Amino acid sequence: MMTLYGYWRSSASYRVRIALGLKGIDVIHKPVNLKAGEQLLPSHTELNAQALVPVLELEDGSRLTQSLAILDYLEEAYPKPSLLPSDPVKCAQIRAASQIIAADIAPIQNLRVLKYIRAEHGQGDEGVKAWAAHWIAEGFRALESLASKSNQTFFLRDEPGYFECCLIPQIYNARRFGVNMNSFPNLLHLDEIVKYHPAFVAAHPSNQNDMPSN
Ligand SMILES: N[C@@H](CCC(=O)N[C@@H](CS)C(=O)NCC(=O)O)C(=O)O
Repeated sequence: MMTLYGYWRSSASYRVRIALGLKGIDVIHKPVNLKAGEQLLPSHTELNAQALVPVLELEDGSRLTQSLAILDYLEEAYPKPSLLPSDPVKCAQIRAASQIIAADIAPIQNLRVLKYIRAEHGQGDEGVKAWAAHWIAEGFRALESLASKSNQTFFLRDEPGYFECCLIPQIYNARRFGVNMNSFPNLLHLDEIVKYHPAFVAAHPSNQNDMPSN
């Protein structure tokens, strides 16, 4: 069985958990406590030189990092059910929207960036929260416009897939940082319609064994 090194509240780990669920793949979950700094220990940097989660360890011992590269691996190694449409144009549009999240929003509001602006640029809780909310809302404005033109149940598809693997964790983060999701009705609608989908429920941070009880 494959092993996923992740953290309950990590949006990049959450993306991979949803994709595994959509494909019906069981993995062993090994938590890395980001709050306690376990990602910085040599035992973890040996798995991921960037000191980040997720890491997917395959049965032959190969280690995959970067959540979108992991989604791409799962799509190629386990093609059915597919996370992407067969039409190459739609496929590129879905990847582009997913990269708005994974390449443009998430990197500037992840833990190490927030810690840095707190420690090196004198920001307190309010400043840190405002920074994260600003960049999430900026990316969501573009995504809302794209989603409003999709004309399909999910983003450019009739089933949830690659884009929803990225969007739903980013909405979870948006709420943590106080972004008003009512400004993004099409994104909110996607969040609503996957609410009871088993793959999304199982992947939710509140359903992870490493979520603290208090
Ligand atoms: N681009 C990477 C981002 C990974 C990433 O930023 N992971 C965060 C959690 S979502 C992390 O490990 N943060 C630890 C830290 O900032 O120290 C991916 O998509 O996998």
